[in-house]
Amino acid sequence: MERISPTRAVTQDEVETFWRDGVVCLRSILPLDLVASMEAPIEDALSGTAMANLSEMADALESGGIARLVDDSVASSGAPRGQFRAGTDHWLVQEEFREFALRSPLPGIVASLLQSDEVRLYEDSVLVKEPGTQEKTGFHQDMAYFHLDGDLVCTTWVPLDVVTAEMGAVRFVVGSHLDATKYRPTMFVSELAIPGTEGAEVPDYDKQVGEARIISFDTAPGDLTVHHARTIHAASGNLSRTQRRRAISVRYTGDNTRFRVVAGSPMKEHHSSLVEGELLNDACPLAWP
Ligand SMILES: O=C(O)CCC(=O)C(=O)O
Repeated sequence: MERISPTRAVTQDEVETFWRDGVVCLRSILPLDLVASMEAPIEDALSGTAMANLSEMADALESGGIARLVDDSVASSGAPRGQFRAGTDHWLVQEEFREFALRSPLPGIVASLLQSDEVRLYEDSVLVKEPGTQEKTGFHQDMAYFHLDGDLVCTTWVPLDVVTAEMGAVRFVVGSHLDATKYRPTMFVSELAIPGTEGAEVPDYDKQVGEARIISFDTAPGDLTVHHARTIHAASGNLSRTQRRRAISVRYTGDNTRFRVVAGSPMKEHHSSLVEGELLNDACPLAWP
């Protein structure tokens, strides 16, 4: 497949915003037909849904499958509710996701923001919150999960629906990427750390009295947010009674990113050729140029 161009270029102002705040919202930058073309592949991914408890989440996510993410404290309330379903590494099993990650405008946009000559694909993720989903996405830092060492690592978040704060727009702690603290990866629907991992606990910024500035962006298809992998972020459930919140998140690396195992974070079978401390290889396919 030919590479698909963005509808416009990334501006210098947007590059500066990304590096200053650790996140930028790029308005109307993805072709609408490209975004719409991912609706069917998302449904295909969801149709293989495996019901999984949180304890099974790591296994389900590792295999390119989809897990239903359940916060037990919410589940026990008995209230009628939607579902939060998520998976990773769909690019390994669905050609449309591979093309989207490698041939869409995303890698070029990432190269501009990271100011990197090369961009590699680390992983993708489908993140669907059906209407009435009470599960939040807890505050977490992507780098805490990634078996990576480097400064040029980021996550792109592509909405397939109009998304508002009440529907689970991602909320970012501005400037948190500037902090070099090593955080523990969390269980994702809460700030609870994955057992066996090391580092600082990610604070629940909603409960903290402090100076943190949290921003989110109401987005529509065609828009894209990109955050640095150290930027701490979260999202509410989807309080809409009728509207779905479907998103694809694709995570990329830039120049000089090395493999570094994070103890306790799920490993990826297809990363078996990567060597601790060495530059990445084709296990993380070259996406740009
Ligand atoms: O979509 C969500 O609720 C969270 C997304 C996220 O944390 C990510 O893609 O890094």
